[in-house]
Amino acid sequence: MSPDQDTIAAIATPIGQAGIGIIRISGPLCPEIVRKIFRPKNPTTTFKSHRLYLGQLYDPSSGNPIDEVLLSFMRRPHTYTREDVVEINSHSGYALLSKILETVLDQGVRLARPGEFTLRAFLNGRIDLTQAEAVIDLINSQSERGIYLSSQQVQGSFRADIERLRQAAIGILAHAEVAIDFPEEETDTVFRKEGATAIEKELIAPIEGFIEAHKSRIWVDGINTVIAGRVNAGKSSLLNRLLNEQRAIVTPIPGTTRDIIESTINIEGIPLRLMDTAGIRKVKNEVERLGVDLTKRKLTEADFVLIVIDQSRPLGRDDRDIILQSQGKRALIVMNKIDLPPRIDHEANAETFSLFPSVRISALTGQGLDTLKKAMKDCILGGRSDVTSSHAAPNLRHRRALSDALQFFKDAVSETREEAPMEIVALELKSGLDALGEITGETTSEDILNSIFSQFCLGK
Ligand SMILES: Nc1nc2c(ncn2[C@@H]2O[C@H](COP(=O)(O)OP(=O)(O)OP(=O)(O)O)[C@@H](O)[C@H]2O)c(=O)[nH]1
Ligand SMILES: [Mg+2]
Repeated sequence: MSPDQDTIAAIATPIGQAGIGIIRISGPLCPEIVRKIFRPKNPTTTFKSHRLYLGQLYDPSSGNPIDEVLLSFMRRPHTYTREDVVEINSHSGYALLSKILETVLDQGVRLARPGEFTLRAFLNGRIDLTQAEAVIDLINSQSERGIYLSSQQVQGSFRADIERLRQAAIGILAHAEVAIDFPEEETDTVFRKEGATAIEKELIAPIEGFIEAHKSRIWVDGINTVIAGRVNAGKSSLLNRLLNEQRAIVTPIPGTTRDIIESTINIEGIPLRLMDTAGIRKVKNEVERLGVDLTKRKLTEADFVLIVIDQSRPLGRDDRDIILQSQGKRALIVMNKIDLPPRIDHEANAETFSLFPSVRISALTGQGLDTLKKAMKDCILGGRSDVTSSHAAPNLRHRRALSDALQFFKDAVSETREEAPMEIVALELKSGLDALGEITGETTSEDILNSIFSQFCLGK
């Protein structure tokens, strides 16, 4: 820790009325603050590290008591930030927590920025970037599997994987450099024979594995799922069915839904961000047009589409358009209203329907819902079982850096084989190493650091 580091504080629990609220303080002023604003019930002059003390919190400027609290004092370096840390467990209420925070700030402490505690943990070398990012993932995780993957990463599993890759790259680079320094020693010939294979086996293959494992992010982030279809097809009814609550307004009037209605659910263990959208049709007014435009945009961003079709009406142009627009995506055709007589000519539309698997349901009665959920799971996982066994869940930033590294290493292989100068091969290897270093934070720019830590909530 640098000696001139200031002391920061923030409310670490959500604002609102609750049993307990926590104020977190980190930095060199911690011991002094404890002495100034806290009187333990059993008087003591020395606070032991990592112990809880019951006592009274005071405002030293007025001498007035604020709250009875549990205070823990944790001496560096065995703390979240590797600095001295104090946590005050008080009752929770907006005014009370604000008063405590204000009293702490009055002692020469600065309000922490979002993620600044974790930033300090990173800057003080307790965790690397992959672990810091996993803390955000853990907080935002949408499924049990996501929590497992993120907590593995918090503990450093991905960091260790990347470190192994870096060590392998450093080893190969060392051989390349020997070949540059001693060209007459046949080291060049040896490197050209064995180096390329080593790069392929020790670097390229595992990196490709990690890029593939990026798909396991669905457990952490959830799948962007759009319910789309013609007006009145029963999209909002389907959303309500899946959620088991009356979340969206359902009426027989076409064009009921205008805004996107978003909810998170878990289908067979897979987290989905489910979006009910405005029905597609030739638009009559401005408000509806905006809704339809928004639907189209959401459709392009979707990872997964539920195309709802009212099978009690003949297939229309809008139905067909939505199916065609979903091409190239994961999608399911949901034939709705099977409690009504069918009026769709399946034979005439066989080609359109062959584009995606379809499921028959009635959102009104609930018939077919279980089959639909199973079909959704199969469609999302696409028969892949590997996503569940993966240990790493590289995020988009990691994936980009891995792709960069992969390209450099592939170039190094072809250059080695094509007898390019060893200096060029070494340069590719170094660039690949830098790309790997970006993942752990060794070679990450300040901008990227800022954007990562700004995703945190206050107090973390
Ligand atoms: N018989 C029958 N009626 C249904 C079914 N699903 C929905 N409906 C009815 O169809 C009408 C439209 O349903 P919504 O869920 O509002 O349809 P929507 O696709 O969200 O419509 P917009 O928001 O206007 O695009 C309502 O009267 C529903 O009760 C079903 O499975 N069977
Ligand atoms: Mg609707």
